[in-house]
Amino acid sequence: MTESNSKSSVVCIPTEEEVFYFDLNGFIVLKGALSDRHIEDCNAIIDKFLNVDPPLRHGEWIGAVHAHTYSGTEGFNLQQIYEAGEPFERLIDHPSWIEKIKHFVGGQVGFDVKHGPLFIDENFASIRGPGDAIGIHSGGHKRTKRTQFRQFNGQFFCGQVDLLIALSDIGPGDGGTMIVPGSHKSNFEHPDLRKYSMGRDGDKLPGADGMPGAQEIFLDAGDVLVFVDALMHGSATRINEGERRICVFRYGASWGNFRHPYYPSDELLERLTQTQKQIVLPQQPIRRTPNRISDYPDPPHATDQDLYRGG
Ligand SMILES: O=C(O)CCC(=O)C(=O)O
Ligand SMILES: [Fe+2]
Repeated sequence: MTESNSKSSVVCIPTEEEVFYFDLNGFIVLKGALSDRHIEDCNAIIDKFLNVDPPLRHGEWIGAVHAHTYSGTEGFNLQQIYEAGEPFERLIDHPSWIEKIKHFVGGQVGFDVKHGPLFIDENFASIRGPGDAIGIHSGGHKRTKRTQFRQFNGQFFCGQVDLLIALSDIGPGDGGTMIVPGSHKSNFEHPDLRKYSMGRDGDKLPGADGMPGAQEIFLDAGDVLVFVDALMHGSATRINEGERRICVFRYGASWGNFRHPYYPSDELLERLTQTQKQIVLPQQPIRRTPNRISDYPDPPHATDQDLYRGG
């Protein structure tokens, strides 16, 4: 593991150590990536969502934010969290990580960046209490294209690079993320996968607690775990009282599409900078004009942008 200290607004490019360890292990940790003030602002917004009366239930919307749970013990998610206010909008292209993410998603010259440098295909806040966890999932042996790890000629070409941003301190008993270092390159299924996997039946803790070869990542609020999604990962079970709070932002190439069928709101798109907008919605359809058939309708959200000519 390597750590870098980047609490300021200086744009941080990946260090040689980060490149080495991201390649070797499939993850790095950025220490102190967010300021205390920024963490407080994000948590204050999450508090408001959690305190609405009656409480938000799975499937309900609050504006453009969607309350979501999986069926088991994975906790409560606020999907499309970048819609929840400026402190979350800033996470889209935060200087502590944006250049590192571009480097690790890679392919920054050529066809992959036809629509821009990146695309966020999922973003959410996750809140977990005692007993909650997510079992182990992913792994290089699956060869999933969407989440793949690839490196060629000194450049990365990864399908999906995840940022897991700690909004609370995550120490022993708090249900830290668990990863199997190097498993983004594995060719064989972990022999104990079934005992620790997501969605399994069983009477033991629902997380990856005690999984051979796995490592629990402890973070202070404001630290960020950066990993290629092909890395085998999950979490330990939260044992302590109180909540574990994180945000997850998943980045891939500009031609990607949303994991869940969400779409950014017009209000968000109006508020964002051009750089942020291109990461949130790299591809926008063009108007069907000029048109030989009069009054032929435009696609939804059509813009006047120049015609895409391929290439
Ligand atoms: O909760 C964690 O620590 C990991 C989350 C995760 O892997 C996921 O949501 O896909
Ligand atoms: Fe995951």
